Amino acid sequence: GKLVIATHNPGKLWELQQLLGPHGVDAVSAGDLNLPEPEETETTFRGNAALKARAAAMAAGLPAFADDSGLCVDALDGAPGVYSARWAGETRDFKAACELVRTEIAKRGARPPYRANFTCALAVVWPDGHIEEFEGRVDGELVFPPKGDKGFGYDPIFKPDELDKTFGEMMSAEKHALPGDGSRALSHRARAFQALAKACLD
Ligand code: ITT
Repeated sequence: GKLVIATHNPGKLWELQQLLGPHGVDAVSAGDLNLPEPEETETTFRGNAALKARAAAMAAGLPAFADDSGLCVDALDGAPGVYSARWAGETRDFKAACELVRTEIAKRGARPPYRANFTCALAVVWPDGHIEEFEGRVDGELVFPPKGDKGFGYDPIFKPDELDKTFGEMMSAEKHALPGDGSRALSHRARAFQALAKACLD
């Protein structure tokens, strides 16, 4: 049957479709179904992923899959974290959000390397309310000025420890898996998805 991808973020949707592709899942996005966007009232990635998947599953009467994710900066005690989308304002200006991260770090007087991680919580909810939850994380460093124009959101300022370029310099396939061994996931989203695939799709 069909699976709803409960996101309104085009960058995320693209990556989730790429990850789902090999599994032959028939997926439709929340945007295509005109589902309303619930307010993200939780204070954890896990809580917001569950909230979004639950809302979509109930509204569509289909299993739904949601992603809540964000950038957590050590020098900012984990901010922007669950507020990563909101730091980009109503207009979703991530150039400005990356600059805001830089100025907040400067205010704290932190010195490089600026340690950070991307975290992703995935939730799958069935119409009967059953839920499965997964998490993935990738550690790295922030790079200023931003590098690369690929990807989305904070990709141009994040360099994973495993590679010598930012996510903004990577195609989605490079962001998902380490070179040489397609089975080693790289991004927070690919790592969470790998756990999901193992539990729900294999
Ligand atoms: P949905 O809730 O509709 O899925 P959203 O953009 O509001 O879309 P989140 O609340 O999870 O999603 O916000 C996460 C933000 O963190 C997102 O807008 C990105 O800017 C950032 N982010 C998450 N994963 C990222 C990635 O792989 N690369 C760059 N930025 C990322």
